[in-house]
Amino acid sequence: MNKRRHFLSTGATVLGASLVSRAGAASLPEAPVQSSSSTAAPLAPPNGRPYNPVVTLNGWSLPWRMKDGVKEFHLVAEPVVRELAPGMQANLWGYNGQSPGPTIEVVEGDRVRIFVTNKLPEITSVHWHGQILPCGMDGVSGLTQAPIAPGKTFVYEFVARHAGTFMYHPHADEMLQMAMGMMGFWVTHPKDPRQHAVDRDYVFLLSSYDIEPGSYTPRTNTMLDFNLWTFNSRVFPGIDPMVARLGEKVRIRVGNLTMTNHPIHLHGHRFEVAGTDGGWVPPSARWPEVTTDVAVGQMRAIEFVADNPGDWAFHCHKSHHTMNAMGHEVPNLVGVDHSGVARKINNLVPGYMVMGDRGGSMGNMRMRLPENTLPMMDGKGPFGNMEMGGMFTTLKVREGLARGDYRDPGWYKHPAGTVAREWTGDVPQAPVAPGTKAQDNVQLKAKKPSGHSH
Ligand SMILES: [Cu+2]
Repeated sequence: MNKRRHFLSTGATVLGASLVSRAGAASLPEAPVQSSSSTAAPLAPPNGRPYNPVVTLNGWSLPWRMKDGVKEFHLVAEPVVRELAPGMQANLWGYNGQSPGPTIEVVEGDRVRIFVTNKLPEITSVHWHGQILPCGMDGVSGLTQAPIAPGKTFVYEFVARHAGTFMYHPHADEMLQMAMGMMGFWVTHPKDPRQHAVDRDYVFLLSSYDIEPGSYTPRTNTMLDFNLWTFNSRVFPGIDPMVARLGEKVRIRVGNLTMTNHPIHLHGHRFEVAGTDGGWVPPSARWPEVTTDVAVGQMRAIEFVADNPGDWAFHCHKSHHTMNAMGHEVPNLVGVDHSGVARKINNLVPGYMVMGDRGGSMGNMRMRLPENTLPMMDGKGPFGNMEMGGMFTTLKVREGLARGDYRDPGWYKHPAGTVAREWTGDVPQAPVAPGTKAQDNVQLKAKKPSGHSH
């Protein structure tokens, strides 16, 4: 895990960010471009009303220019290359160099002007999901505006009326454009920064892709059978950990722009859903959870106190969504002794592996992979292979971190006597249920090729 870790980047990777203010005289604000897929440090507001900035998981926030009291942003819709995890890149569509696009952060009551330049080979538009705004600014091509033709720039302008959790995405050739990764997060901060204040505020979107192993471009007609399930267009082990100091109040905001629901699950803590894309949930209406389902087109802001030190799994609870590409159509062979078959097939196909006659553990599998794909289950932990992919990362809770320190603190050092361990005393004979066959002496003879690994 260490070798692929990207530490929080500084503003240095935001190309052109410093030019935003210098472009003040120009009619269009500069469009900063992000070249990195690592988590950028929170963007402290240089002007306007103060707020507590969010941290976009493996993403960044878009700088603005203040012009006559209006916050001006410039989004450029364009083809991008996104690293999904080290070892795999995808040809996606996004904004300002990355997919998803940059997070837009404003304050309740701000007047916002967003220039959208279309550098795609087809029409687009931007819908500001969840915002209460004039109908003509809603971004539905054909219904509320003419589509933005390739090469053209449109201007959206409205007042961010309500604090909360929102997103943006096209409302033009949507199926294709969202399957290509066009989306971004939007946070409207409360006018009073003490309201809904937390110590750390993480945001990301759920998106999914269907990219055949060995290829780079998503198949865009897929409806359900996606093979890459992502947090912000990243898959584990390419997703950064979320870090918190022991005792801090943490918010994690998630929006779902895939084609199915995702039960998002946190270990070691209890949380409440404090907000949705419809607004804040009154405290009296919240209830404790450890999993919350995020349906298609929904957003959830969960809040909790990070009161339990450790490295805690945070993931979608659909087990197929914590796997990466390669086929899912593997038959269940648990309990089937096919060692003879494996030997025969090995004569024909050297390196053939029998999958799953003793369960499905694939963490040690190293079949030769096509170019540009990822193992289904991967990631090295302090105790071995983690056998995870897709929508999975960790929440790392530590004592003694500095406020605002988002760097990966490394693996948790468990206090003595607090880790599950092997029993080394006597073990009684395991009872065998009538009608089943004990499998203790079945030999697995399938050849497990070694070598190639990512
Ligand atoms: Cu899921």
